[in-house]
Amino acid sequence: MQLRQLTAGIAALAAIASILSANSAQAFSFKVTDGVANPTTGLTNQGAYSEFAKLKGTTTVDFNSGKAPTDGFAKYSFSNKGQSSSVRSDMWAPVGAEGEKNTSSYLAAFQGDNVIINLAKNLNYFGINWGAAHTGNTYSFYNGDKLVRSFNTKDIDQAGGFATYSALHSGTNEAGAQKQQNGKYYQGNGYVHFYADSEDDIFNKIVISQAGGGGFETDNHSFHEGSGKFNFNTESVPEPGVVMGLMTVGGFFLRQRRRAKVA
Ligand SMILES: [Ca+2]
Ligand SMILES: [Ca+2]
Repeated sequence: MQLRQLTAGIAALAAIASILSANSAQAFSFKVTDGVANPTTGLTNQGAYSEFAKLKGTTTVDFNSGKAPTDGFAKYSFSNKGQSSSVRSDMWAPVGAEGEKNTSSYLAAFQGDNVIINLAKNLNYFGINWGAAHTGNTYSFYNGDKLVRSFNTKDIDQAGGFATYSALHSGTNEAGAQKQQNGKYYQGNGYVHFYADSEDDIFNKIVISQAGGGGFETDNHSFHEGSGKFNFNTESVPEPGVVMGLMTVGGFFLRQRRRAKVA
């Protein structure tokens, strides 16, 4: 076998491995972006909104009424009756898509008072404006009582960090913060998109919790209904699954063999 063909064969095997891993159970992804201004009003002082806020099947909760909804599509409740966690408006609100100060109401969660969001339908996407990040900010996605996947601040750091480290949110040296040239630590802000890679990863309950000190500040939650893979790069246009993927790779090998025969 020619070296070029061998290399192509290895690349094809790597493609199979990546297709299989992307489709195995418990595959659940996230991406960090800047987000966008309020997609309805264009206002930039209300934090960052999801790029998918206008996608069909998406519901967005912005807390601008000063309350978390307790009925409708997304029902919010507090594990300790909202004794410490609440909707509020102060300097710790997640900043906007271009780092603008957010003067609107947002949701803050603290240790011992988890925020539970029960959804009326299955979801394959949940996006949040995550702000003033602290170690121990945690999201847990459930399908009924079954935990699908948890994420915390370290996961964001390890994947490349937040979109913005804001001078509006000075902090300490911990997960979610970055040291600046002035020697201070600024806390991470950004729009974080969590989504299912397969039908095994859909969810209908989200728990927002804080382990340890500091608060967990979020705004502009977007929920997308779906019972299969959420295609982040193509705005939910269905893609062929693993079977089609393997057929394509198989076809590739066949073409390589034919080419070798001709040669
Ligand atoms: Ca808000
Ligand atoms: Ca915080």
